[in-house]
Amino acid sequence: MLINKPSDIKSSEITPESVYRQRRLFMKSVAAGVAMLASPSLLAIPDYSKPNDRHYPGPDWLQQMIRQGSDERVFATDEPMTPYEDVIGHNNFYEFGIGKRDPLEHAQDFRTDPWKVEISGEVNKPGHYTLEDILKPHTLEERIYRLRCVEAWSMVIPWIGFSLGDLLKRFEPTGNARYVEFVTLHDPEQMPGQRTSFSTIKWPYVEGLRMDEAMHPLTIMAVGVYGDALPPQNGAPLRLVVPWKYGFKSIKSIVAIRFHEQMPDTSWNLAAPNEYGFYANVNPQVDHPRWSQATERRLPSPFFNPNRIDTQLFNGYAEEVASLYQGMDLRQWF
Ligand SMILES: Nc1nc2c(c(=O)[nH]1)N[C@H]1C(S)=C(S)[C@@H](COP(=O)(O)O)O[C@H]1N2
Ligand SMILES: [Mo]
Repeated sequence: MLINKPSDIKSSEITPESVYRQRRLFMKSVAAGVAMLASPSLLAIPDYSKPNDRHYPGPDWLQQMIRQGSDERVFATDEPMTPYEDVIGHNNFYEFGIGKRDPLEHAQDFRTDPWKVEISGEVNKPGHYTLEDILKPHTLEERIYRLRCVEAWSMVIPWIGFSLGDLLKRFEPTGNARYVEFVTLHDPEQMPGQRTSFSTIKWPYVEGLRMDEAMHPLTIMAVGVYGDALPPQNGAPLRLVVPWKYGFKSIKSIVAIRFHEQMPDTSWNLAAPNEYGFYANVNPQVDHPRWSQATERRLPSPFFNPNRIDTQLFNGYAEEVASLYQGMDLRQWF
């Protein structure tokens, strides 16, 4: 973007936070508008209003990074964004309970600072990295993506994050790295869901991607949502977002990234192999054994007005990602 960069940003130092926030969002919309004229494939600007009653600033340095992030918004949908209340109040995060409101109610005291991530396996630069080490070389940007849960509800979410591929390259994967595995924190003291003996998930929660999926430009590491740091219920301080796959692939509160030659285990595949495959690509033609995947309830979805819409192949991102699966039988590799 050619317009509105450094001189405007300085105003954040003298402008109250709320005014500044609106100002920055406005500037980003302008930037996107300019891009739209240049490229007809870019989408219209969805509205963005977030109540300020809840605030998740994160550590000072992260707040700073969010403010200094790119002014360009990346739109991967033109649908209206899901209200903030639903994005932070209707979550799956089994470590904090299996109910959709459990994460909001039970994750607020979750400690996400300081935070470390272990990098291991088929890489030249393994090690323990602080969250700051992980984030500092990257420029944060806002990406507006659909999220389609396997349970057939969906949202449109303005994430703040950066390219996962750019991050992974820094650790120099070896030629043997064909898959990448992600691991969530295991801390039963803080995570009540990990203390129950009848859990469907074997802890810690693990997920995986094929290397080309991980390197795809749509795949991001998210550190924020709706202009703020991530709330704990959304996977603070670091969570994956893979918009063409069911939500369960987007693992939260990541403490380890491991590079492998062989396909790693994933939590939901271990729990119910006939229901959840490794790929988990959104596919309206391949039903879950217990329910249809042809439609979804776009939140908010009140009982008498469920707001049901058709689910799209690869969650609407087929043009970008279908080539990754050329020649594969998507019924077999679900
Ligand atoms: N560690 C962990 N990550 C997780 C889950 C979980 O239970 N534990 N749930 C997944 C599921 S099923 C979904 S739909 C998304 C929900 O993300 P959101 O709460 O930010 O919408 O998180 C995914 N990541
Ligand atoms: Mo999900």
